[in-house]
Amino acid sequence: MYTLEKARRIFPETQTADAVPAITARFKLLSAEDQLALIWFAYLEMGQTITVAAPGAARMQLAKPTLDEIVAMDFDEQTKVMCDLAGKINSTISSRYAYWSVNVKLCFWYELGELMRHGKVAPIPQGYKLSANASSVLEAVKRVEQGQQITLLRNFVVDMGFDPNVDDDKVVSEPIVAPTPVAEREAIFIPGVLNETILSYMQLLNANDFDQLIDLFLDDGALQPPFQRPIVGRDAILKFFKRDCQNLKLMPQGGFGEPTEGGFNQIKVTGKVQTPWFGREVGMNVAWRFLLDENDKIYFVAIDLLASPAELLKLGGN
Ligand code: 45D
Repeated sequence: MYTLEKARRIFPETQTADAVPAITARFKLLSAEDQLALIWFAYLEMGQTITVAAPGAARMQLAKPTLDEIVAMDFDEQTKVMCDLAGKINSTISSRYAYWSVNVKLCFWYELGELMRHGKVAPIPQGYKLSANASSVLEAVKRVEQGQQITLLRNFVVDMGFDPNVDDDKVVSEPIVAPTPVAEREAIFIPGVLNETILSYMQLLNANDFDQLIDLFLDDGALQPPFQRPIVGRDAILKFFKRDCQNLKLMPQGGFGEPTEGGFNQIKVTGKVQTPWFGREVGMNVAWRFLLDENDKIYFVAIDLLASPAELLKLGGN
């Protein structure tokens, strides 16, 4: 029989982007000032090759009152707000921030970056010199591929704020978009994979049809996002889909499956994922490791960010 712990170990040859947790751990040891400056420099550097999609007014709604509050402050106060966020210090804005979904946090920082650029929010002081450790972390960020860089930035932002114990039911997130009409959904074809559950998974997620998508999972099914603990149970997974997974584009490229114990099937798919923040400019290399029960319901799926594009091709035979 499969337990969650055992399910997590299927397809052990899959090489994930270990640089991401390694760099994140080093980043966390830096001072708040260094963290802010490092993100600023990394963001400027990335801006030379890719652009973040500006969130629309509707998306910005939730962060707007806080942004207005910050714009009204003087530079010293603004700098303090940002340092409190990075340092996870208890303050009004830091505590509010902890209750925002990932995308609301990203909206907030996107706009703050624009305001810094336009001189309305305190910039990183001219000539700010990163500590030796911070410089070395920045160099490490520059060396990894783009999909890993944006994952790092996302991690940095998610971890900010003061949150001793966030009550998950009180998290503030963007409104839910309507699913793509059935007639407009793109068919999914994956060389090597005929399993209907897998094909439906990709198609329903791309269509933001989370209520149908969740029906593919067992009641005690689990989904493990990159570098995270598994999310267990249909209710929790559905909440995660609605809150954090809108408008993703999954582009599976190939896969293979094989029967395993207890009538279960394990299926590995690799391909690219685009996030609405960067659209077609960044395709993240990922693997999906599925474990389906005898009725083709999902008991477990892990989404891994791959170490390199070479991992996309490692299918079957090993
Ligand atoms: O501190 O099958 C300044 C799941 C300086 C679902 C700044 C999935 C100061 C199931 C520059 C202003 C979701 C798991 C900060 C699949 C400062 C499933 C601003 C996978 C912070 C496939 C910085 C989906 C800014 C995946 C504005 C893999 C930074 C999704 C902005 C991955 C960074 C999505 C942004 C990723 C990062 C999105 C916008 C990695 C976005 C990253």
